[in-house]
Amino acid sequence: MTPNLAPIPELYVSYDSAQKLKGEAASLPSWDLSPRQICDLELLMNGGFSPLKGFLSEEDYDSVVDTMRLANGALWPIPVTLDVSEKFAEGIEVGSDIALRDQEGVILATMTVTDRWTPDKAREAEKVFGADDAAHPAVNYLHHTAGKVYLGGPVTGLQPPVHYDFKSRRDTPNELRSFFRKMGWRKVVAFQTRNPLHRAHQELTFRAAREAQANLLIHPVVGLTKPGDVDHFTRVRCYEAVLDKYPSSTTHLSLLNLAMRMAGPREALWHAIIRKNHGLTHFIVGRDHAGPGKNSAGEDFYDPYAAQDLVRQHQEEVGIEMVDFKMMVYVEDKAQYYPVDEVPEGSTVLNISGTELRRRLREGLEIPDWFSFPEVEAELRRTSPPRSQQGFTVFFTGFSGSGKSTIANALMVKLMEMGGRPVTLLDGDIVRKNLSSELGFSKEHRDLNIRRIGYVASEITKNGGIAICAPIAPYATTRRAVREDVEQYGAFVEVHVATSLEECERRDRKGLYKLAREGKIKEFTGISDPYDVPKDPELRVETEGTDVDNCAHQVILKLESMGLIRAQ
Ligand code: PPS
Repeated sequence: MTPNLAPIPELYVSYDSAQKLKGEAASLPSWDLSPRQICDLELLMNGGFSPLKGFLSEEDYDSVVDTMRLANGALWPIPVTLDVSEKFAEGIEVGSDIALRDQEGVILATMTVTDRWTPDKAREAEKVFGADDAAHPAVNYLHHTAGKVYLGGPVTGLQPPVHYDFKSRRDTPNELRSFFRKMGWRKVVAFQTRNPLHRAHQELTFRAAREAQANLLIHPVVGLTKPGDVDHFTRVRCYEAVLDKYPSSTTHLSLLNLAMRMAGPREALWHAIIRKNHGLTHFIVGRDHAGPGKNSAGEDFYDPYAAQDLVRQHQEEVGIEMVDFKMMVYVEDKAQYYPVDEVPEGSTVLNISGTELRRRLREGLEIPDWFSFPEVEAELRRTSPPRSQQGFTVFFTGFSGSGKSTIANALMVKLMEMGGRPVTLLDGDIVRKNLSSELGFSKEHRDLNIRRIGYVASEITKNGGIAICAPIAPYATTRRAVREDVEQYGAFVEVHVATSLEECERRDRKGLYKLAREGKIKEFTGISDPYDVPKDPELRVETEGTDVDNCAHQVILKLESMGLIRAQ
């Protein structure tokens, strides 16, 4: 491939025009962009998504969904659409302009709305992602996060989104093109990644560059990646450490603010086009590139080689050469890495999978020197300390009077006796007094109450503390949402206090059951309101015939078995 490092067209207007337009745009209807839309807009404006000139029109969208091409025939595999709420869309006339703002309200661009339509999302899911299956993160996003209506039209760029982190490592396509020109790098191989790099990656990327007689660009995605990935702050510190392991002046690191869709083959082709726009001549594509994991039947969404096949098929048209990602393995007796198909016969090969690495980090176990670099390991350990040093949440649920608060209090005292981490009790009554005093007991209010508890618990967990929650929390879907909030940061231990309704009513410690039976308290859980029994809690405690101390001790044993507290 011959490098073409001439500047690529951007959608920005001049500084003076931008100042003028900003003043005028202040009175336009405004759309507050989602984090994904901000990523998309940045790459639209700086030419990373060339030849797109804005968010897709309906005609282009249909064509991209069906054929991976814009209506004019240009290759473009992923719909880049501006999804908005029905309410916002109702007030927008086709032909009018809207302002696109970041989450602080700063106007980044204006868009002339040429199209407004309600997409068939199931069809988009089937055609673009291969299945209408919510186990796929982008399909889940499409149905549960994205707005119902799409707006399309050309964008006028006023200013790029502001980034406060790693500014010097972020390059627009034109900045990278001029860097390559200045360095005299005529051939450059891009390596796309959303994971920390270890020794095998360093070996395979350097080998790929050497084979193509090219320089190397480590081009990690720092926009949005797969939920659950290592955060980009940690990853960039790791990449910076690995950069020193390459011979000097051979390799460059640049961050790409892309919002990935995990769309496998289509995504790989999209990545190739984006890299071409950034001035790259070669692009490494591996097994299961941008794969989303397993579908709801436990199978892979895509054939592991489909991404390589699709990129290979279109590489001439895109103008970038695909380089096979060579799986590297460590050969113990030779004390060096080999491509898996060149391992000397009879040798012992060592490898550590991603899952195994995460387990070792979680449990504070050794990571061998042949696997990673000490600096990378140190960064990962800083971000993922062993579970016994991380925050977590214990979430009790059960009927009123089941004993949740009493066990929660006993647990709190036992954990405080052990020391090490701050413990906060979010008991039902405490929360209703301090956080939710205006709420009643309708489904809507109970949900709000539990989501508030979940938010506070997730913040405590994120900051390394222990949150003990003890509300009734009668709805399974709400408990699940809280679990998701917390699990971003640490373990969520659901404890069902399984005292029967009859026993709670017999105890009637607050006299509320009597009033509920008499109809004096409405919507009373178990009497006149539902309770979804947890199907699969981490622990179920039976309180009838067991004292409080013993119940709390069962929780302690559970926490120990999960590695959340160390055996005394
Ligand atoms: S919920 O459903 O999780 O929001 O409820 P929670 O915040 O835990 O509040 C439950 C306590 O409020 C008292 N109470 C009622 N409970 C259930 N239903 C109705 N209608 C009701 N009205 C008042 C009751 O004392 C609960 O306390 P606990 O500690 O659970 O016995």
